[in-house]
Amino acid sequence: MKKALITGITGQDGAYLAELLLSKGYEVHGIKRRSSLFNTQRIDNLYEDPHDKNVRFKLHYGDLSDSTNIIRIIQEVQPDEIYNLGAMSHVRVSFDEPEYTAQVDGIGTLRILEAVRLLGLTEKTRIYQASTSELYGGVQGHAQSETTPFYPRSPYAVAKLYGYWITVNYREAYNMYACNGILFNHESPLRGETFVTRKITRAVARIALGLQDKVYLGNLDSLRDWGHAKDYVEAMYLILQQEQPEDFVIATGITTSVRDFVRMAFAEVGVELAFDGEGVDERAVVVSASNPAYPVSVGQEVLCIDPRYFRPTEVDLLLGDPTKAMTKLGWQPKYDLPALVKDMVTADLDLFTRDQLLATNGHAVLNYFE
Ligand code: NDP
Ligand code: GDR
Repeated sequence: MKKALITGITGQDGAYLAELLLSKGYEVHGIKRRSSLFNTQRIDNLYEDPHDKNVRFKLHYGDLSDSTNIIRIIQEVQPDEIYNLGAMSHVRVSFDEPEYTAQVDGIGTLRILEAVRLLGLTEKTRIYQASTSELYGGVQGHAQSETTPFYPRSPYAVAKLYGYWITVNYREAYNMYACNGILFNHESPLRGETFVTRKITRAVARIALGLQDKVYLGNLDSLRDWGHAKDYVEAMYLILQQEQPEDFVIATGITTSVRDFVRMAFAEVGVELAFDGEGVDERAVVVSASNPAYPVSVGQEVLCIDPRYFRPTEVDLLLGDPTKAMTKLGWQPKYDLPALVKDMVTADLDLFTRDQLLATNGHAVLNYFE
């Protein structure tokens, strides 16, 4: 039985990847940070009682900022594959926590690679590094591929640039099977609530259910190449199954503005929007609401701009060229953007129908504007 070790197992990708690897017969080990709450909501469906026999899903406390526990866990597990997904993954927040981001996203990658080397596992253990389209940052004007040069535009992207190159360097210096997946934005119902897509789909559900009036966003002009996380974890797995270690871009090849994502998400609940105003004065109002299940008023202002969501340096456009992954890995995404939007809005409607029930029964409802 193959053993995989996943850092960032409690995150969006960690949860889908763990599920995929379990379905393929792997024993899956995950590194979980100690927190004051359980923080395992995304993987509770996979939990197995450690007292049972033949348990194939195991969690270990650890942190990418601590080499000692990384070495200990890798020594204990002796994994065939490591997927390094753990990161401070929010671009905007990385401007507020630049040093921590460098420690975890940059040096954290080195800690994994060096642990494998020190433990003499270079022949046995394959390593996947969660690299990102944010590496391209300021490279604009054409589709970005494995050969496009990098120009990071945030502390997050700069930290990930170190992670990218140290992975390449360990591959070349020590002949390790270590690969970068350069993944473009991927989303799902498990996406963190402060990333823009999930923030939008949550707001759409809550506005449709009468739990919230409007949502505040930042830059509506930025363009992103959005795919579904379920498709992207398949690519991670495939990248580690090749004969030779190589780096791959994973993307859909289609880019869409944040504004159009908003339009598509509201359309899922029968609401058509009109945008007016410019810059910080831009807003969206309802021009029609066709679904009687979601009685949103015509004329209601549902979106305003809050400049605190702007970034000191923005990445205007991301558009990936996934040709290499499609030809060499045989990777093909199953979800397009409309299917992704539908999946996310449907899941958030289910989630917040429960809140609506609480509200109509007189219980307090939390406000989610972040
Ligand atoms: P999430 O933010 O959902 O998950 C990040 C995971 O990393 C969480 O499990 C988090 O733990 C963990 N983590 C954070 N800090 C540490 C630390 N110091 N030590 C150990 N673990 C830590 O991210 P995604 O699942 O969306 O992304 C997975 C990876 O892929 C990340 O590295 C991200 O940067 C990268 N990436 C993501 C893309 C996307 O569009 N989703 C695109 C390209 C790359 P906790 O739950 O405790 O916070
Ligand atoms: P990104 O994702 O920065 O691309 O990083 P995010 O969803 O945060 O932003 C996408 C774009 O939307 C604009 N935006 C807003 N963003 C947020 N979070 N909140 C808002 O209110 C808002 N309004 C507009 C942003 O300015 C940006 O242009 C994600 C992360 O998963 C990274 O870890 C990963 O590496 C990259 O995708 C690829």
